[in-house]
Amino acid sequence: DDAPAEHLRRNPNIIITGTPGTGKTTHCEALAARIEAAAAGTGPGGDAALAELRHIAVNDIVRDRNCHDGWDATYQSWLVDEDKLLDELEPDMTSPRGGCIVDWHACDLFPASWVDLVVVLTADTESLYDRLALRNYPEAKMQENIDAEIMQVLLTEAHEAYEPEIVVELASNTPDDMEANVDRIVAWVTQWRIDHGV
Ligand code: DAT
Repeated sequence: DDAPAEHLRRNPNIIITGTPGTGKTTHCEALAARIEAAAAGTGPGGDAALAELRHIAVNDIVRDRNCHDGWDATYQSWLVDEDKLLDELEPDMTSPRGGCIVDWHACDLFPASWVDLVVVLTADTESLYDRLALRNYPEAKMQENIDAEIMQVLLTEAHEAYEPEIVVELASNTPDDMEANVDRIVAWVTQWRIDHGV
């Protein structure tokens, strides 16, 4: 059943997606810091709605819970077993508490009923190139990711898999962008809780 099921959750589940290098980890770390402050009661005023959220680092789950069929040395990445990954994520993402912030370089594997917001981060080609160059990506992987960003692969994937009103594209070129994006996501969580009577 793929019908939206927000009413089953107290907090929204959020997917942060985008081509590698667009800033998923950086955004999630900033959000995690805000969540921690909110839970400790020391965050900015608007942050109270974040207290019950948690960041789920999918990369760590893939590695630590063996959701892969090995390491692709040429491509320098795990060969991800998506079925196993979804099995590992299901208890958290279908729990009544909700509030999962999940970052992953794909999005359409997550059932629509698990997802309340999809944030697609984007970056200019030059910024992305510089960031990936710093990671010493193999040339083929570098080119594939730059092409994917230019072709807006993640944005298309998000629009094909989810209702338009839950897909948000956010530019991630500068630290100011990142700060504004995090503020926007926090404001969106606050509004979601109001809309859902939480
Ligand atoms: P991802 O997790 O999507 O692969 P990341 O968060 O690791 O990306 O970011 C890659 C690099 O780019 C990292 O050195 C931080 C930098 N970066 C990310 N978003 C940025 C932004 N909005 N402004 C400036 N630098 C950014």
